[in-house]
Parts: sequence; C-alpha cells; structure tokens
Amino acid sequence: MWGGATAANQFEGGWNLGGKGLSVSDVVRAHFDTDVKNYEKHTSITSEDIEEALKHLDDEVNYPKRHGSDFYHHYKEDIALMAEMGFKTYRMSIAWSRIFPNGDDEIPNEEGLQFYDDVFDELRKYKIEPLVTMSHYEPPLNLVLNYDGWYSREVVDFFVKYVETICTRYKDKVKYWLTFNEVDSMIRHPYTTGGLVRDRFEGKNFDEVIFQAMHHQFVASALATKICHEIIPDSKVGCMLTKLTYYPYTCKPEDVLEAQQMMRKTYAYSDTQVFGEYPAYLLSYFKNNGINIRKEAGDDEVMKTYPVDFVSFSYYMSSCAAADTTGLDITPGNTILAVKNPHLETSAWGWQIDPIGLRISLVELYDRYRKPLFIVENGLGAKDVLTEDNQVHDSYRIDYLRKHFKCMLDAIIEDGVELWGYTSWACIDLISESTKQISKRYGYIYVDIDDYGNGTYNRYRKDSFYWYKKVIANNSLDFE
Ligand code: BGP
Repeated sequence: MWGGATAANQFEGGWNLGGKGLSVSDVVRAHFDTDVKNYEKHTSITSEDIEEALKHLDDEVNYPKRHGSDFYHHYKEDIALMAEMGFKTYRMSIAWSRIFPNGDDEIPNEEGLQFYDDVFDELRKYKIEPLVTMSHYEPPLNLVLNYDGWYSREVVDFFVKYVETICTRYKDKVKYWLTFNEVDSMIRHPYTTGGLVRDRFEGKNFDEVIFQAMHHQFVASALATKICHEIIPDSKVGCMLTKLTYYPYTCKPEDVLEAQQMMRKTYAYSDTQVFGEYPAYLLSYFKNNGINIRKEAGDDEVMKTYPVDFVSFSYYMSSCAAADTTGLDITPGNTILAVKNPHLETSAWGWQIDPIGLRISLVELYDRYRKPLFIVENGLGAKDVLTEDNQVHDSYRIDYLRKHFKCMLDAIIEDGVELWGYTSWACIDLISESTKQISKRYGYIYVDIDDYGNGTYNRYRKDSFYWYKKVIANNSLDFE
C-alpha cells in the first residue's frame, strides 16, 4: 500500500473552527530566532508558556500549528492530488479536540464528526484506504489544565469514549488504525505526547510521572484495540514507534553494549504493545530508579489480552552510540542528539541519511515481533525553492527516497520481511514538529506559505510528485 502521511496537529489548521477545542499543539509557540538544531527550546513547555498562548488567541504567526497547511479548507484539492499520484492509502490523524473539544465533554461535536465523514468520503471516491492515527500530539488542552494530562487515570476513560465514538461513526469507512503516534516519544517530549507540564509536578519524580502517563497510554491503547475489533471486526490496529537506530561507534565491547542499551530504550515500548507486558529490562529500570507505577486491577490482563495486530514506525535517520563521547561530534536526529557517524551524510537539519538503516530496522523489527510491518513515516526535510514558474526541482528528495525504497525492496525480497505499506512523511508540506517551521519541507506537494504563514496556500507539484507517481504505477523502481 503506497501512500503518504500527515497529522492534524501540523497539517489540518481550522484550529478554532467547526466547534474544535484547543489541543496541546495549538499553544506551542515557534522560536524562529533559535538554532534549528536546538530541540530543548521547542519541546519544553511551561505553564507560563501556555498562559501566554491563551492571551494570544488571535496570533497564528507565532503559533503556526494553528493554521498548519489548512487541509481543513483544502482537503478536496489535496485528496485529488494524492489520487493523481496513485495513492492506495493515506495516513492521517483525527484531532481529538475536534470531536471532544474539552476531552471530557458529555457529547461529541457533530460538526467535527461530519468533517472527517467528508474527508473519508472523499478518499473513498478515489479508492484511497485511510490509515487513521487516533492520537498524534493532539490531547485536548483542557485535559492538561484540569487533569494533568495522561498522568491522570480519568484520561483513559475519556480516551475510551473518544475511541468508541470514532469507531462507531466510521466503522464502514476506516479499517486501519494506529492508537498513539510514537508512544515512546513521551520520554523525549512529555508535553506534546502526554500533556505533561513539568512545573505542575513539583516535588514528584518526573521520570515516574512520565512512566505513569505512559502506563495509562498502554492500557488505553489495549482498550482501543479491543473496542476497534468489537465494533469493526475486520479492522487492524497497530502501534507506532519512533524507530531510532544506533550503531556502535567502534567495535569496542563498551560501545557495542552502549548501542544495545540505546536500542532497548527504543524497543521498550513496542515490546510492551506487541507482547502485552513490560519487558524485564524495563521492569529492572523501574526498580533500580525507584519508579513505582500505579496499576488498577485488570490492567495487566487488558494489556496481555489485546496486543496490536501490526507494528508501524517512523524511520528517518540513524545515529552512533559510544560509551565515552568525549571529543566526538554530536549531531541531531529525530528529537535526539547523538554521536555523528563519519560514514553518513547529513540533512540540512543534521539528521544522518542512512537507507541501509531502514533495511536493518525492518529486519530487526520483523525478527523480533513476527508481525506485519508498516512504514508510516519516512522522508527528507529540506529547504525547497519554488521557481518563478511554480516548480520545485527536488532531485535530492528523489535521491533519498530511491535509496530507501531500494533497501525496502531488499528487505522484502531478500530478507522475507512482511511489509504492508509505506506512507512517506509528509506527502504535502506541513509544520515541522521539532522546529515549527514549514521551511523544513517534506512533501511531494509544495504549500505556498512561509514560516510566518504568509502566502497563498496554493499547492504545487514538485519533481518528486511525478517520480513517486511512476513508482506507484509500476510498483517498482524499474521504470528508471
Ligand atoms: C515524527 C513525528 C511527526 C513529524 C516527523 C518529522 O517524529 O511523528 O509528527 O513531524 O517526526 O519530524 P520534524 O517535523 O521534527 O522534522
């Protein structure tokens, strides 16, 4: 299933239209003046930041996720362009706060439900299968301010109600679902993923807070799988992990061990969702760090009984790990900083380009889980130039994709990996999660706005658009 991916919090816009409530992402400010490689600045949100954002509800310039790429008003045109490329599938997310504006509402927002009905109908018109993420950095803000986000057990119940609502409403329209985007990302950006604001937990072990919130998401994810299967018997529900890939910097056993430990930090969360229980090494981590998770009776059983049907992941880059990093170059990756690999090139944002790492990831995940895999994010964030005649010559993107596709094919053909599909991130330009810039562009389709939201919002096909169309039509790279 070839296609592309987006997420409402970065793409949809219409943040205050159609009865939508505020989500965590609507109050995240961009920092246009800082080093784009400085993640800390972009991800650590304080109560003061939120208060400030609430005073500026007319500001879309400094809060770019509010306008995104305005899919809200462009969905027909965007889906037609996806169809023109031959998409078989489109990964998107439902904004929870469009359905339950405050998260704890008694009844859902009909206008919000209708919006996604319209989107799914439009996709059906072109026989594009939706793959829907239930929660992609979109917890309703009210759940942060009045419940402390996913730290609160009550949020599990609110999520369950939301899942029941969307599964019932879209039971004839959506078969493929993902529960939480990059569930592991809670450890790197606890606010966006879990609605956790550090200063609200003074006096508490914040690491414990994060794992408690994550436990709630694991239980909620298992319950969502159960609900989905009950309401839509032929549905498939997947987990979604950030596939970070670490190589030992040298063959010194100390570096190999360090890389293994780093990889386990990546796998801990998909291990839990696939095997339905916490892996021994995560339990050891809890014990050794004084982390006590509060569980309710039945949690373990729920997690064990309703594991995911397939494993989806994002893959952009790889990194190195060393026991002693003194004197080594450090470079950014997907919300991480890690040791630079001297054998790889980097993107303009410092991410290390590694197609073979994708094959390695596919093999490792398939050997580990023996479940079908789905690559739901992969792509190159680059600075594109729109020419005077509205073209974008993005040969660098084609080059990145071609090399990754070749490795994907090798994984399927040589290594026997069962890969259901591939949705590149992001098929249409949108606001970057880490830097809040649209100038970090990923799309096959250019959206004519700048980082401040100035522009026409017109869509233009890039060179990669025509290339991807050929890949899909041929279902191979042989046409080149
Ligand atoms: C993933 C997220 C996406 C996304 C992507 C690219 O981790 O699921 O939401 O944005 O990374 O990252 P960025 O936008 O920081 O370039």
